[in-house]
Amino acid sequence: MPVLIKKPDSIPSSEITDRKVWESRRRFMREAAVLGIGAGLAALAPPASALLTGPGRNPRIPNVVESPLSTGETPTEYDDITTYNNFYELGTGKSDPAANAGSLKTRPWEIRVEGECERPGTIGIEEILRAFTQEERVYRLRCVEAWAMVIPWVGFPLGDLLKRFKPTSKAKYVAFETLQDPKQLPGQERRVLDWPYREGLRMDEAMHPLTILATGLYDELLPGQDGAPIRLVVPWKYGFKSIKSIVSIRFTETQPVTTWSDLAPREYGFYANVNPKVDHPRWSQKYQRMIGASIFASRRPTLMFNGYADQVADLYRGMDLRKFF
Ligand SMILES: Nc1nc2c(c(=O)[nH]1)N[C@H]1C(S)=C(S)[C@@H](COP(=O)(O)O)O[C@H]1N2
Ligand SMILES: [Mo]
Repeated sequence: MPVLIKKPDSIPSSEITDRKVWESRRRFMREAAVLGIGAGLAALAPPASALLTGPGRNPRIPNVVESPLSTGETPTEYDDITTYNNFYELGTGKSDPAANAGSLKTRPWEIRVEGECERPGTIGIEEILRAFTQEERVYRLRCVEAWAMVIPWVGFPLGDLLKRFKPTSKAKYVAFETLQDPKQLPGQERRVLDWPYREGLRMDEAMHPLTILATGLYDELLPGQDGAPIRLVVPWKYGFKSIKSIVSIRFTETQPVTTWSDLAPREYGFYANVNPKVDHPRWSQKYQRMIGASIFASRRPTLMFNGYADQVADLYRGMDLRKFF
């Protein structure tokens, strides 16, 4: 496994972009050039560091280190990331979550961790921030949200948190749940989904260093509409896997029930890996459209595992990805 987190001054510049990542980025640029999109625009982009500070509405997160697995692409504007959201507990329209997030209270906040582990317990958000995002281990992972954005998340590997609770050999999956409280999440007054929102990962996916718990974006704490105070980000999967405002984590022996695949099993699978070769029954997934991007960059080819095949393809070796979609 690559070591993701280092103090900035200990990273020689030759190592900042590791060769594999650089090569896959270059491959993407080449493909983009063939299709006549993206490449020229990326070359004109200002230096990334200038773009990554939020508007200061939320507290700043110190000591952020860029992940070597970040994309070099220009991030989507902060205002687009925080006003075009899916968070059905705060309304089903894309602008509803931003309008309604005021009712979500993110302090105090606890996550319960239980199931197949030696040390079940709860951990508070302040302790999580202290332990994982106020030391040098906090990192920024810029990745393409499979549904249309490039988001500079700030977070830490989910595995770092999971290890504290000592999962047993029976722990084959990890199940997550969002807060259930209609007073804070008024969309839960209507049964548009079977609340609480649930998601899950296989244990090896959960322990992969690309899988992060995000507590911020643009180097500031998350706003409610993006899943404050803590949400999952799985860069090689479709957006619905990235469950927001998590209060429960459970290690399980069997594959957990997850909201969207339970609701529409033909349309949404448990794995939900980004895969241009497997279409959604009602639409093609060969191309993706980017929000807020120049029209020249607005339609682009979907990449296998969202561009992270070098990092994650091994997890699925030998599996029929049409069956396990
Ligand atoms: N609790 C909860 N988590 C959720 C959702 C939701 O409705 N409720 N929507 C999912 C979907 S469909 C997407 S595309 C992403 C969107 O994340 P973003 O709004 O931060 O971009 O959140 C996911 N996580
Ligand atoms: Mo989504």
